[in-house]
Amino acid sequence: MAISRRHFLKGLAASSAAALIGQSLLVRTAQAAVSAEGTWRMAGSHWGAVKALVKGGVVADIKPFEKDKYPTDMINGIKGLIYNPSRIRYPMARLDWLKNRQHSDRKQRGDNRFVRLTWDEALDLFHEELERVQTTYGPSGLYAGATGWRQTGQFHSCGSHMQRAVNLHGNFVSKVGDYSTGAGQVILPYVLGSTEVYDQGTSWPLILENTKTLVLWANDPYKNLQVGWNCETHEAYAYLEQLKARVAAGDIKVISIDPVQTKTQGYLGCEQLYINPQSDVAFMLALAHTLYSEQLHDDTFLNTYTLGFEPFIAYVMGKGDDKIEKTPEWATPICGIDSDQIREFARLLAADRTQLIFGWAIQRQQHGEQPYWAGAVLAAMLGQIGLPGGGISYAHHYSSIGVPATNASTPGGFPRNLDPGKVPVHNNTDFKGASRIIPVARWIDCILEPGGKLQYNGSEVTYPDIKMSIFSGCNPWHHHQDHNRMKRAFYELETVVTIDYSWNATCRFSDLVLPACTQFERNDIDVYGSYAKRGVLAMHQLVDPLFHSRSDFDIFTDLCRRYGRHNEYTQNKDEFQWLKELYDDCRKANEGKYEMPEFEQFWKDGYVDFGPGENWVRHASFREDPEVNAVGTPSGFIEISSRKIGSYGYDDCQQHPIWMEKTERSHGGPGSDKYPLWLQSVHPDKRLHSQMCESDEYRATYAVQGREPVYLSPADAKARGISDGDVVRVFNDRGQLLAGAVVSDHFPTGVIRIQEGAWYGPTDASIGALDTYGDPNTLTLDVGTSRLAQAPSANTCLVEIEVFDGPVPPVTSFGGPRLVD
Ligand code: PGD
Ligand code: PGD
Ligand code: 6MO
Repeated sequence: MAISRRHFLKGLAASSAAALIGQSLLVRTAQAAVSAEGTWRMAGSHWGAVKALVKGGVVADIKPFEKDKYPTDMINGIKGLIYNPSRIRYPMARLDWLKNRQHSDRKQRGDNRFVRLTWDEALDLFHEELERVQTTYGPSGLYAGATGWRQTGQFHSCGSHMQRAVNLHGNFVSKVGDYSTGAGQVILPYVLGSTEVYDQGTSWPLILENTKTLVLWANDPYKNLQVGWNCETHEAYAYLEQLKARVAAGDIKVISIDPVQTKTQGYLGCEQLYINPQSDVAFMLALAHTLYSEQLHDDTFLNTYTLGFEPFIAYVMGKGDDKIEKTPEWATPICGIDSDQIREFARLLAADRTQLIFGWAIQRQQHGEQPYWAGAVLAAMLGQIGLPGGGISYAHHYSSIGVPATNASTPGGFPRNLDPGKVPVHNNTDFKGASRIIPVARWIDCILEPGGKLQYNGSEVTYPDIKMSIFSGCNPWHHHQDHNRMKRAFYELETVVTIDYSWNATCRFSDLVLPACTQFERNDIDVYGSYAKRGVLAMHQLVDPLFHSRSDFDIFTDLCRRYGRHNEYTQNKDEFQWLKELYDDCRKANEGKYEMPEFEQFWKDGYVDFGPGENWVRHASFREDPEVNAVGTPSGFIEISSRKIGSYGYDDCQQHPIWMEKTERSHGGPGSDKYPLWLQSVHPDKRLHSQMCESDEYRATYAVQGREPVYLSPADAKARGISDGDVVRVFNDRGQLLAGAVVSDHFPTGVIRIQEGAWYGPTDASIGALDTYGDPNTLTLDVGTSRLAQAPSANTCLVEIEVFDGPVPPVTSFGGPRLVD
């Protein structure tokens, strides 16, 4: 049995990208005339709308789209995303699974030994497994619910392709919620009547004009606005630039409440209010205490627009069940902020127009519902909700929210669901008493405890007995917490199928892997400017699909062919017919509002621009008339206390926001005597999660000795004999990883950072194996935020760190599988 990975990698390094891909076929775009100088074509990505120089069938250069005045550095990683040794070249099957299928040795999952297949073999196997699982276990045996950050492009959005195709065969277990805002999107509809996290926010020009104090609460927009859900044009950065000037002129006070000195704080040159990690609710309760004690709260607003202030303030003033008064002196030992400073800060908030802007990491921790609820209560006490430049926002760091938006209609996408009236081949709806939908971050619990019960948002979930999982457009072996626990769960799965373009850890832990092409190897259309809806972009195919990869549309058309549903799947339309139809529908919807040329002209021009957007104030209509424009809470008012939540009887999410201690908390909290360092796994500056980690040259611009950086304070480094650039071991009882130390005075004592999305690369398949590159989810805690939202709690995590002693193992994350002949 010859293992030929070395040979495979050597061959790759020796050959140029052009030679590898071979002669490109004529790409079907209006600009396909190829000259010696190459052709510039329009393309798009989460990192920005771009133009690409295609020369000799290869992407030779990338530059920003002219409408993007603040392009990200990340577009320099795009070429490496297309051409790298981790690209999946062929359909592949795990060695032992191919031999023994559902009886395979599942403990071998992760050893990365794979066998090459033809497309026909692979799709036959995929179909056979769907048949076997549907006929043996029924729909409760199949999980195809996971979704994630699929590449941009409305048509090729890969999760929709996978789910439509699989659903044409049979029903399956699906999910509710997401990893981004799991707690926020469940709690805020009870409090403010909407998820808030995915809603448009007050426009930046109005904030710049009216706000006097702007609080960035656990929020790093300068870092996180680099990527957007659609093709970004980064207009929010123009407003951040103006904000910087206002800060320098002393017109607006910006304060970043964060344990870490953020990129935004450095850029704006604004103040930081240091806070101990995971302690914000204690601080907020003390702020409420000061506002109330000093009569700085807005009684009229509370009486007119809110319900349930009394039980909350009784709790704050020591008249609740716990009889503890939440004074600043009470909060100081928890949050690390001096009591006088707490009082001063409360006074500052009440002094003039104040805009609170929260990020999302703070709700990605145990009891993550509470800081969002308490934040809304503070904003209600300040009485500025619905005023321009006042009140609260939970989303100004995301996808151009706050950039004045147009009212244009934007193109729809490929349908995720079956067409009306259609049913699957196996239309079995018997989930054997189990739930059809599970909270997304609890899928590992579900696999480990089939039949188990879970409280979720006022209802009871019964876990189905999942035997087969399908992943497309998501990378659970980056996104889910506690990889060693995940290994145990994967022993229970008979079959795992993954469709991706890069050989990441999810492929390594799969049985059947199908190579999709990247967005640069197919044609598509998308919105540019994300929430600002600034225009429609033509995403021209730049090169042919590399190696044996195919578009998700082609892959799933051929899968459906195996059960006779391909015509239903495609609706008898090819890629270009779909693009034209999506464009034409959008054009029709914009008739009389925005002028759009015929499709052919649009495709040639590369884009159609809708012009400038309009200013808007969040919650303004509610403020204007709370009866007519009631918010979507049960009462129609802002709910400071929620009878509905109270009626669920959850001790970890009660009828109003409260302070609750965490299972693990640094700075003197539980567990900190054994593992004193808080690990925050925030979103990466130079990646989108795990996407772009495979871009070798680009990764080299930030990796330390080939490992993911771990940032730590000079004091913590000194105490452990760690120098900048050392390879270190980061560990706790859940796992261990290697990373490269970056000693930085932006980090306080007791706080370290490893950015999420680093590719997991264990030394072997065993539980507890050392991760050689530095995926923080090797160490994170896998518990739900509370019975209400059951969202992920990745930022509740304590660790220790030491210099790595002994020979350093090579990084195993990149370069594909070990190919077995
Ligand atoms: P990505 O790395 O974007 O992460 O988790 P998610 O799984 O979405 O994964 C997308 C995958 O889809 C990549 O492997 C990519 O190659 C593949 N892909 C992209 N386009 C296509 C396509 O067209 N076709 C196919 N077949 N595949 C494609 C993100 C999730 O991680 C999120 S949103 C959040 S907010 C969470 N954040 C954290 C966190 O803060 N801290 C920790 N510790 N963990 C987190 N996990 C969560
Ligand atoms: P993070 O970067 O994880 O961003 O947006 P989110 O707001 O979740 O964290 C923001 C800040 O929260 C950090 O500065 C961190 O120190 C602080 N923080 C963490 N815990 C605490 C705490 O307990 N208290 C306080 N006060 N502060 C705390 C994520 C969003 O970003 C999402 S969900 C996605 S899917 C996108 N992902 C990316 C990405 O992967 N890469 C980039 N460059 N940009 C993104 N934008 C989006
Ligand atoms: Mo997210």
